[in-house]
Order: sequence, then C-alpha cells, then structure tokens
Amino acid sequence: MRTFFNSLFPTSASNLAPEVDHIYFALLALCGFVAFGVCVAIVWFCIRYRRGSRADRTPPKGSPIRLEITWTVIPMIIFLGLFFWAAEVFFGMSRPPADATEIYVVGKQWMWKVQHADGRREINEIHVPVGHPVKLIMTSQDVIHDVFIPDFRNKQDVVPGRYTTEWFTPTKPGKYHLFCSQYCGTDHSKMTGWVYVMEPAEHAKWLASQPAPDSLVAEGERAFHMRGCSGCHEVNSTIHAPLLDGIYGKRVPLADGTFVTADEQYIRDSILLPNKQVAAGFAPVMPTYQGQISEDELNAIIAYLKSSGGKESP
Ligand code: HEC
Ligand SMILES: [Cu+2]
Repeated sequence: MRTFFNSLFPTSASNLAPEVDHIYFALLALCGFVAFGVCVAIVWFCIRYRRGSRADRTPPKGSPIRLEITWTVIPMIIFLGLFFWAAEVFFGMSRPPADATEIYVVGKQWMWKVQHADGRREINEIHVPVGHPVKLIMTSQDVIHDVFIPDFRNKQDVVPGRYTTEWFTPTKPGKYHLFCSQYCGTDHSKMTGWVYVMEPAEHAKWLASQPAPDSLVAEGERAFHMRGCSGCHEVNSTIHAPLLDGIYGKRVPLADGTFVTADEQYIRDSILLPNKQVAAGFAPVMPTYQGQISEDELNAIIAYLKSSGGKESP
C-alpha cells in the first residue's frame, strides 16, 4: 500500500512538503466533494424529471433570496480560508530562517554549479546534512532556468541578472532528484542533479574526504584585490570611493536622494551597472565589470563583502 502510494506521489522529505501536501489534499477533497454532489444531483434530476414522470414542473414563485445568500457566503468563506492558508504557507516558503546555511547556485546551459561557503564546489550535486535549514542563492549565467526538487515541494526560477532564493530543511536522509523546470534549450531534459541529504556524522565524513579549497570569503577577498576593487575602495586610496566594510544589509543613500538596502542584488548591480544606482556624495567613476567577471566570482565577492562587517574605520 505504502509503495503503491509512493509510486503515485513523491516522497515527503523537507519541512515544506507536509505543508504543501495538506493544502493539496484539502483542495482535492473539496473538489471531490463538490464533483460528487454535482453527480448525485445530475442522476437524481435525470430520474425524477424523466419523460413521462408525474413530477411537479411548475416554476417556483418569488426569488429564493435566502438560498442565494447561503450559496454565495459559504463558498466565499471556504475559498477565502483556503487563500489565507495558502498565503501563510507561501510566506513561510519565501522567508528563509536567519541561521540557514547559504549555498550559491549558478545555472548554465546545461548544468548546475554549486558553491559552498567553505569554498567547496559541486556540479549537479548538493550535499547537505539532515535537519538544518539550507538557503540557495541562485542566479543564471545565460537563460532562465528553474530549481525544482519535487521531494521537497519547492521550485523557483533562476534568472540571469538577478538573485532568487529557495530554502528548505531536509527532514529525511536520502538522494533526491533536482530538475531544471524551465525549458532552457536543447539539453534541458538532461539538466538534472541530485540533492544528497546525509546524517550529520556522515556529512562531516563526506566533508573531510573532500579536498578543502580556500573558503568562498577568501576567494572573494583575493578577487577584490586582483580586480582592482581595493585600489579605490580602501581607506588609504587616493580615489574618493565608499568604504565597503559592513556594507551588506545597510541602508545606503543614493545620489538621487533615495535609499536602498545593500543586498546581493545591489552589490551585483554596483559591480556590473555602476551607474544604475550611484552612492550619494561620490562621483560615478567606478568602471563597469560587465562581461569580465563570472557569476562564480561575483558570488565570491558578495560573500566576502557580506563577511566584512565590523572593522569599519571611523
Ligand atoms: C576606479 C575606482 C573604483 C574601482 C576600481 C571600483 N570601484 Fe566600486 N565604487 C567606486 C565609486 C567612486 C563608487 C561610488 C559611486 C557609485 O556608486 O558608482 C563605487 C561604488 C561601489 C559600490 C556601492 C557602494 C555604496 O556605498 O553604495 C560597491 C558595492 C562597489 N563599488 C563595489 C566594487 C567592487 C566589488 C569592485 C571591484 C570588482 C569595485 N567596486 C571597483 C569606485 C571604484
Ligand atoms: Cu535549465
């Protein structure tokens, strides 16, 4: 019975899966109940008003206002209830917890590149320990892709030029399919991967068995110097440019008088489209790095700037 059900329905392997499934089954039950009622009415009317039967066929007098109010108000309450229920689940799905492990994912025709904070990289595979929330920070190097992990019940487009996120807490060790679910060209159907959910001890063993490269932050710091960012953005630079220590999450005043929160998107745009949002009090002299810097390197620089809080000069 259990395996028969599993062949019809994906495993439930994340904290989000039961929440999504409850809505799904509630909708299924509601629709089934209504469909059943309609069928019963059809059969009943067919028999009662068949040709030759002596049923009363005179039209009812007056308007059945009570009946009309009932059949308007009850469905309205049911459907608004469903709406708020689903909205609540949706908000939960779109707000990753603060302590989630951040993993960068770059989609490209036709593979997934994964960067962990400790600098480890994977292709078409993500290894995570069970029971801890994971936040994927995703972007694309070319066209629109989409990360879909059916057993986790979450799905999010991966769009060139911007960051989207998706999070989950894996609840069951195992190996789960990851699909690209936006048609993205010839080999779209081969753009698949696996999420390996491991017991913490097993995950630690896996980590130890991998060569440990420099952390993403160290890589970002290196790029920050190599690309010449530090030449302008350091305390003793001769060019008047903002200090970037602790910039992540700050509200930044812009030259046009508005403010923006410095998130991944703002830092990315500052590097690729420096004239889009110019920081207040600075000349727009920063060169664009569009076309010169890879998505992986951008992710590393962003991770570095995120980590560089607290050592700000007065
Ligand atoms: C020629 C000097 C110069 C170089 C090189 C340079 N920048 Fe800038 N950068 C600036 C100036 C000036 C501003 C402020 C004006 C603006 O927003 O365009 C700025 C703004 C920024 C901002 C927005 C800061 C804020 O407070 O809002 C970020 C983030 C940034 N740069 C990152 C980088 C990174 C990363 C690199 C290297 C890949 C880099 N910059 C290279 C001069 C430079
Ligand atoms: Cu794709």
